[in-house]
Amino acid sequence: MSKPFTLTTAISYPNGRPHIGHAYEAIASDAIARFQRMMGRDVFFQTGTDEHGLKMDQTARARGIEPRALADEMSSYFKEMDDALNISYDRFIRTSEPAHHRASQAIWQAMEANGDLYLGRYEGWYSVRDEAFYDEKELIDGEGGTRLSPQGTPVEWTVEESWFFRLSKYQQPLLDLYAAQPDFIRPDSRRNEIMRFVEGGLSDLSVSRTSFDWGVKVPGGHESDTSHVMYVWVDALTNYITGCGYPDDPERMARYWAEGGDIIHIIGKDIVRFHTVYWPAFLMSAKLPLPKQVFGHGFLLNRGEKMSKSVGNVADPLELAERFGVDQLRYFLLSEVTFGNDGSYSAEAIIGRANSDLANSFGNLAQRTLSFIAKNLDGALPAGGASDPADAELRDFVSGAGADFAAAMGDLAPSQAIEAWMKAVFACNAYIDAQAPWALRKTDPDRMTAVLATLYQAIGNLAIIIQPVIPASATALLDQMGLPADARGRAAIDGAWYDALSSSSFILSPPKPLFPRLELAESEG
Ligand code: ME8
Repeated sequence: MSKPFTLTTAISYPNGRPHIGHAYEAIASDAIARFQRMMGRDVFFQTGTDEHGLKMDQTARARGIEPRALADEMSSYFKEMDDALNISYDRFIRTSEPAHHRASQAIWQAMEANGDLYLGRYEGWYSVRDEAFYDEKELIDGEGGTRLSPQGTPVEWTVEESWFFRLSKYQQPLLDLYAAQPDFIRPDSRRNEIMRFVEGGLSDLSVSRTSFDWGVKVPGGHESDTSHVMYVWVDALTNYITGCGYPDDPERMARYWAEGGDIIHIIGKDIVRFHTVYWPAFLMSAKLPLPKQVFGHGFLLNRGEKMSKSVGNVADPLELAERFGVDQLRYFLLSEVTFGNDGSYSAEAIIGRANSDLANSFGNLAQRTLSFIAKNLDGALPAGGASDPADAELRDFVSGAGADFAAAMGDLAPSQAIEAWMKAVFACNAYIDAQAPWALRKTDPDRMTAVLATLYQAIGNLAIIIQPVIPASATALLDQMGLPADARGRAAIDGAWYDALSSSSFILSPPKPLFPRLELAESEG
C-alpha cells in the first residue's frame, strides 16, 4: 500500500460568499492532491467551512438571522464553488457537525489532562474580523487615535472570564520543532517571521469565551464551564483531525494522521501564526502527531489592489469561471502566481495566458496533429515508419519535462511545474514545424508515419502530465485520443510512452477544439 498523503486547505468563514482568494487556495490544493493521487498515493484531501465564533454570530445577528442559518446558507456556496471548480476533495467538513464537536471536546480534554488549561480572566485586545487576540505591543495606530491590529482590522478591549492554554510552556518545544524540521513552515520568509515571534516570548492564550454561545461547548466537570464556548480557533484547527477520525476511529487516525506522516496544510499568509504556533502547541499538549508542513501562500490582488467589499472589486470565482472557463482560470492562477508570493489577476492577464499557452500552443498542437490523423488516416496510426534521431530527442525532452513537472509539484511549486510542461509543448511545436508531416504525406509516407506516432505519443504524455492542473480539458483530450483510463497514471510522468499501435481499441475521434480563443470585452479593458 502506498504511503498516505493528507492535504488540507484552510476552512473558510462562511460569513459571506466565497471570493477568488478562496478559489485560489482550493485550486492550488486540488492540483497538489490530484498530482499525488496520480503518483499512486493514498490521498485524503479535506476542505470545508469554519462556522463558529463571534464574526459569524455578529454577521448573522446583523442580518436578523441565527448563525446556524447563515452558516447553512453560506457553506452551501463554498461547496458549490468547489464543485464548479472541479475540486476533488474527499471530505467537505463543516465545524457545526456533531462529529467535529466531539473531536474538539476530546482535544480539549486531552489538553486539560496534560495540565495545560486553567481558568482565569482575560483582559486585552480582540479583533473580531481576525478572530484573534493581540498584545498591546503588536497594535498599530489607526485614524483618529484608534488602535488597529497588525492586519489593520479594528480591535476592541475585552474583559471576560476565560480558560487559558499554557502556550508559554511551549515556547522552547516550538523553537526545537522549527530547528528540527526546517520545512515545517514554508516559504522561508514566513518561517523567519514566526521564529522571531516565538523567540520574543509567548503569553498564555485565552481559549474560551462567555459573551456569546455560538461555538463548541467547553466540556463539563466544572461548575462554571457550562457558559463557556471554545475560542473559535481551537475548534477550527481541530477540523483537520476530525476528518482523520479523531477521536472515534483510531485506525483511520493511524492512516491519515500518523507520526511522521505526509500531512500538509495549505493556508494563506494571514493565518500562519495560528497554524505554526497554536496548532502544534495544542497537538503537543494533547500528545498527538504533528503535521509535516504548513505552507502559507500569498494573497491574490485585483489588478494589484487588495480586494475589499467597500472598493467593490471582490471577484466572484464562479463568474470568472463562467467567463473564461474553469480550466483557463485554474491554469492562469497556477501558472501566473509563484506559490508563496502574492499575485494579481485581471481579465487581460487571464485571457493572455489562456490564449498563448492553452489555445495557441498546446491546443493548436493537439488540434493540428489529431485532425491530420483523423482526416487523412481514418483515425488510425499506420504501423512502422522510418525513424529519425529527432524523434528520440523529442521523446527525451517530453520525458524530462514529466520528471521536472513531478519534482516541482512534489515540492509545491505548481508554476515551475507548468513551466517545465510548457517547454515541452514548445519543443513539440518546433518538431512539428521542422518535420512538416503534411508535406511528407506525398514525399515520404513512411517518415510521416513515424512523425505522427511520435507526436501522438508526445501529446498523450503532455495531456497526462497536465491532468492535475486542467483536469477536465486533459480528460477530454485523452478521451478523443482513445487513451485507455489505465494508461493515464504515473507511468507517463516516469517517461513511459503509450503505444497506441499495440492497442486494438485505438480509435481517434475527430478532435474538437478544447480551448476556444478568448476575446477581451470592451468593458474589461
Ligand atoms: O481565515 N488571496 O477563513 P477565511 C488568497 N476560517 N488567499 C486568501 C485571500 C486572498 N485575497 N483572502 C483570504 C479563515 N485568503 C479561517 C481559517 S483554518 C483552521 C481557519 C485565504 O475565510 C486565507 O488566507 O478568512 C485562508 O487561508 C483562506 O483563504 C480562508 O480565509
